[in-house]
Amino acid sequence: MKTIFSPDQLLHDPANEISDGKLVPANETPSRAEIVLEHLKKARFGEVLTPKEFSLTPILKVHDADYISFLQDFWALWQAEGRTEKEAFPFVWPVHGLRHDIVPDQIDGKLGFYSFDAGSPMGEHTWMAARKSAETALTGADLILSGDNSAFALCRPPGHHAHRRLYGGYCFLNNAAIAAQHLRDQGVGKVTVFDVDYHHGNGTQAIFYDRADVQFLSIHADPKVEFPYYLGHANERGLKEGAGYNHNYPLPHGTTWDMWEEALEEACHNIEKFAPDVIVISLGLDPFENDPISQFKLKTDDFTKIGSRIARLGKPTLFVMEGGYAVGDLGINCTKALSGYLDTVKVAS
Ligand code: Q9C
Ligand code: ZN
Repeated sequence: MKTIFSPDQLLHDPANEISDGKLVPANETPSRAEIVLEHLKKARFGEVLTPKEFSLTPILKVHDADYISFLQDFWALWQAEGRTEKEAFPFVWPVHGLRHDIVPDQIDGKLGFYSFDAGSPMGEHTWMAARKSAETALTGADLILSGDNSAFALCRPPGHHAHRRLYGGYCFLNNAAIAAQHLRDQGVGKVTVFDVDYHHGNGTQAIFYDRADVQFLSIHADPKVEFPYYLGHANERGLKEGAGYNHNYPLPHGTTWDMWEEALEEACHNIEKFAPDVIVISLGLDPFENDPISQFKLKTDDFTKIGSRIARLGKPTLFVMEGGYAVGDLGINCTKALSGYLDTVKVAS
């Protein structure tokens, strides 16, 4: 299995995030990608490629043009306003009852207009890193299109919380959605996005919610008690043509492998019924028991089992990295998921 990664993805390097009423050290750091890369190399896992360059076209299939312009122009606007802080946070949002049909000119108005949380620091190089992360996912999709049975897009910053025109949850561009849409545009008939991150993939769900050509499934902490709070309930089943193609498996804090596996089996059953041509896995490693911001109890060897079960679906599979913040264990957990997949594919063929 080839890995795709660009060192430019490390350029987004926030010092702090807002959490629990204060500035705390950022969780979504460049070291996350570095440790995963280090472990994959140590395990002689396979070739590591740098992503190809893409025009903005495949990104604009998923994100609105004005949102992309905002991400590109953000740093210049921030500086033009005379701000000297290295990171920006929004603090006002056009929620219920406020207008969201007029985009403000001023940077604070724009930050709130294009975000859904205050927990996602944006800095000088965020756009560059996010774009490279999306190109990493796109290159992975191209490997699948050219006949590779699997690929690992070492995406960072992550993507699954980003909507068409909203950033949040450390995510700016929805890498998995961009890859899935690219696969469709290059002629793949049906794509499944299966999200195993601890948090609900609200952005990916919203992007494909009214579509029958892209199935979305997510196993995550119950939004009643966990971020992103306002999406991810079991009764969200899709709209219009997409009715029946969205599946959420919210689980309680403290969930261990046994409960997680039950949801995994149900999800896999629904994937088999859908019979996708390609599967995109939003590979979050934050269901891990020692994750600093998560409250599931999966162990390192459980990631092997996840990879193995995914392999038994028997479809070309693109793994796209999402969350996971127990940096010391991230490399091993990621390697376990991918080798669990590969070892099972090998036994089967
Ligand atoms: N006190 C992903 O895993 N806020 N995003 C956490 C902790 C949001 C996680 C605050 C967590 C977002 C891709
Ligand atoms: Zn997460």
